[in-house]
Amino acid sequence: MSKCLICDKVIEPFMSFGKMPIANGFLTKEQFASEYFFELQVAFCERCKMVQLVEQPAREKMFNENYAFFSGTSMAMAIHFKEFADHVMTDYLPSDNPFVVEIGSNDGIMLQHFKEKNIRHLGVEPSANVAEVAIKKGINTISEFFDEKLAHEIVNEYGQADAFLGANVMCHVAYLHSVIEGIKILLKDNGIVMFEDPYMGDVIENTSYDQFYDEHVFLFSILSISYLFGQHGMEVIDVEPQWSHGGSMRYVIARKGARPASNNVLEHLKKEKAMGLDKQLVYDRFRRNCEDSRDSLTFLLREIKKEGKRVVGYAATSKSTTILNYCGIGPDLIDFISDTTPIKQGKFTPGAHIPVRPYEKFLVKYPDYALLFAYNHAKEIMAKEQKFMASGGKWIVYVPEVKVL
Ligand code: DWN
Ligand code: SAH
Repeated sequence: MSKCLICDKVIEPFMSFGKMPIANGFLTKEQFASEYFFELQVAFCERCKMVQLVEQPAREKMFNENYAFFSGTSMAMAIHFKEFADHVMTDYLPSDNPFVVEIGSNDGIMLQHFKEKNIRHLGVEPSANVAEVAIKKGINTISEFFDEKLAHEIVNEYGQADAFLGANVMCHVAYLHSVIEGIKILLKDNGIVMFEDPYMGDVIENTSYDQFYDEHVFLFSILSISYLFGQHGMEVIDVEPQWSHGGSMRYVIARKGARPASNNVLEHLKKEKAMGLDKQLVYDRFRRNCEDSRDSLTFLLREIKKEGKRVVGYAATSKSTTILNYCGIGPDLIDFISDTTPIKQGKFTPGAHIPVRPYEKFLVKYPDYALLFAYNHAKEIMAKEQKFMASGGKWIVYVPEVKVL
């Protein structure tokens, strides 16, 4: 029997993606025999509306000194985070000596803009190798997991904060109650919380089931975030949909009554109810859509293979681990996956064991088809791969549906 991580109600999984490895656990041949697996099961809680993983690997298995995701690998995301930082500085920070804390600050992609403006800042980033990149850039960073205990230590050393920020990190934390209690300790009375994560509404609409993997313990909706923060005397005062990561939602949160709430929140809540994000039925339909999407993708790849064509993967994303393992796609269907991240190159993908090669291998001999695992960066990638397309190369995408472009 499993219980909801947010409200303790008994929950039942609405689907299982089967046995999964650590999504960013790129490995060598020697490590195949000792690879770790867990069952990727997803549940919807009818009481607090939170969608969550039933089983979670220990946090140190995912976030450590070998973490393979560096935020700076996308130019478009660098611009996105400059805009995020500018928005906070313009609309939410007081003029008098503000202090900003960001959790999951990774290589400093967002905090660097606060540093440039000489704004007091602190990054909290448990994965030591990515934190190191930020430290080298002169961004004030500690390599720790944020929780209630750490919040006390930060306040003792720096005082309270005006803004608590996070991007693609809150949904990674199973112990959210401790994080929110920490936020309350850390934040000044009229301070704001601003974070964004992949949005459940977009995942349902686009059948982008690859947003489920070990690191993503939760997929949030405004419904579930309102319930969660409401339990701690805080409220959502604004929401701002984002294009990033295939569709995200940014939440602005404050202590109850401390700041006026925008009508935007109620309007988006209405939309979520109209979509049925508060109903089990929608998640059952999502499961059937995932199964159909999986069957179409494997059928397409097998047909292409029968024609003797060559397929390579483009970008060894975390999300690709769910696609490859759930669909049973291995080196028999994809020759290799090209990726720009040095720590992934020369290794094999988790579970499916497809070789990861440097980006240059893609350029040297274009394949007939490239399976685009970083569809969330499609605009940026298509713009730089004009030559591949001009040479007759085709893209295979699977979000929002399986097709050849
Ligand atoms: O939530 C998370 C988000 C922020 O980032 C983390 N849990 C992990 C990670 O997810 P992801 O790996 O699915 O992220 P991306 O940004 O979709 O993919 C990044 C990967 O794609 C990197 O390995 C670099 C690669 N890439 C590439 O090879 N060529 C990316 C671009 C833009 C490219 O042109
Ligand atoms: N914010 C960046 C990185 C997202 S990846 C971006 O959007 O590109 C998620 C990051 O959260 C990882 O770097 C991971 O090490 C970090 N993380 C995971 N648990 C955390 C916690 N409890 N406190 C702070 N950071 C955490």
